Amino acid sequence: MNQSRRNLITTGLAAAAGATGLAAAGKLADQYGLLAPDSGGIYGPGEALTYASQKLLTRHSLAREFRRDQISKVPFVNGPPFQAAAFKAMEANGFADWKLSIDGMVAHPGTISLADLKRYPSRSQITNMACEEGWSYIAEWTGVPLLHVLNEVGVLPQAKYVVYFSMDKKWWGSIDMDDAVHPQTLLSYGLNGGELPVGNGGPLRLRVPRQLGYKSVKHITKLTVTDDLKKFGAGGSYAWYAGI
Ligand SMILES: Nc1nc2c(c(=O)[nH]1)N[C@H]1C(S)=C(S)[C@@H](COP(=O)(O)O)O[C@H]1N2
Ligand SMILES: [Mo]
Repeated sequence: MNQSRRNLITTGLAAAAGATGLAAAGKLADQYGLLAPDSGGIYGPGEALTYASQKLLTRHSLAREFRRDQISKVPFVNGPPFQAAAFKAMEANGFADWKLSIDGMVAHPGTISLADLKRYPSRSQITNMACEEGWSYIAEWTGVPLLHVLNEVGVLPQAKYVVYFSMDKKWWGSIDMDDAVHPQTLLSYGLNGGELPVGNGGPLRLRVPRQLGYKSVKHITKLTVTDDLKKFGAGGSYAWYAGI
């Protein structure tokens, strides 16, 4: 989008919010494909406006990257370890059998092994993991950009979201295509130069550094590309869009 068009829309949203109320801003946001899929829920049009205005301002921006000497001494592990027997068995086998399946609106649905993912071009970045509870830590994440995997399977033009699922069935999440193709969104398998520890989501985690920690779901086994989130639910019990 060119800058003047962006200014126009941003100004339009602000004017609608001020003059005729948030509902009108929500309608305008919807017209431009800027309505978060959970808007109209408990947060309503105010939430829609947050998503719309943040998207317009940050669509192409990068999450802050840090220097190596800023890496936190301990990468904080939030929550109890995932203990399922099937997971433990895979861990005992060095995750040699870990696979990522991809389905939905893609030309070539299928399954990629962890070993194959590690052969794709990788990216490393030092970013902040920020939990909605207030704590954070800085670490270096290594992985394959989700964009690369999406290009391999061929995303259909009408696709709007990528839904990602954990082997821990309680956890899943979804992001829009802007975040899915963003260069810092990684299927991550490395932390601070080593393997990604199980506590931090090993062997494979979706790292979404432009959003709060709960969008970076651990132990990823499946991706579904879709144009409709309704049948999946937004994932988790927090706001769908958690831009920081
Ligand atoms: N599968 C799974 N993914 C998860 C969680 C979890 O408990 N299980 N916790 C989420 C939350 S709320 C945060 S803040 C981060 C914490 O990541 P960390 O353990 O590396 O600090 O992971 C997110 N992803
Ligand atoms: Mo969190």
